[in-house]
Amino acid sequence: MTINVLTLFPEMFAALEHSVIGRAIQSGVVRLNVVNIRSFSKDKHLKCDDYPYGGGAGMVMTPQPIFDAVQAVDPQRICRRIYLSPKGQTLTAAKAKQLSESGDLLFLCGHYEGVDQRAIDLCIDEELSLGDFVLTGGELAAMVAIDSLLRFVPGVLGSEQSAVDESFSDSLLEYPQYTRPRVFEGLEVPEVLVSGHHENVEKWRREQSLAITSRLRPDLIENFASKNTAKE
Ligand code: 4GN
Repeated sequence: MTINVLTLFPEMFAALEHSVIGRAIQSGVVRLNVVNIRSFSKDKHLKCDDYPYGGGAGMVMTPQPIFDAVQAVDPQRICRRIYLSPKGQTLTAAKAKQLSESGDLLFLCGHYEGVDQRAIDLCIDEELSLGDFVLTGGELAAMVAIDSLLRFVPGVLGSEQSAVDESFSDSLLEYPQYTRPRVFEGLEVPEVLVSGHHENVEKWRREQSLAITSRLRPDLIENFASKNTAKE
């Protein structure tokens, strides 16, 4: 799988060189191709922004460098092309999984007040949002989306444990985790976890997940309940 990223700030994507995602890239499970939009500018000073028509604050990214960068990276329109924006569909675990199964991807990262609408109309398949808030650029949103979708790509998560066992796969939040020492600052690890009784451990974790979810996210429980009645 190849993930292309078009940005004015390619250095930011060094964040993905670390830990689990960094290893996935190193091992070749995924290819991350970060492209500097500026290198496609036909302006003599490599300018990529200009004043908004109609006036107003800030600058708008010009369409030419974006259009040419997208043509260069995905000439056959093979990629699913995504623009990170608060107008987009919300990223969920289900959406991340879907993107992980969509073949090669292209993420366009806007900056300043936004991107000339014609670049979006010509180049982009869909907009994607992390939620109802605004960032100074699409880069951090793209990195979050890439991290969450790569967790669903086989070979990215090291251990035999898959993304399936964790929060949201069955609409419930995760149970609490503990490691050594058995007592820390007077707080003990729950007895059942050191009992070695696998069935009781599973039962305790399930109960914890349900209790935590109903306390913190009752909306998820409703979802869970309807899914699990539909099955029967
Ligand atoms: C995405 C991008 C928020 C999100 C963004 C989000 C950059 N802010 N909620 N900012 O996922 C102007 C240029 C806004 C692109 C966009």
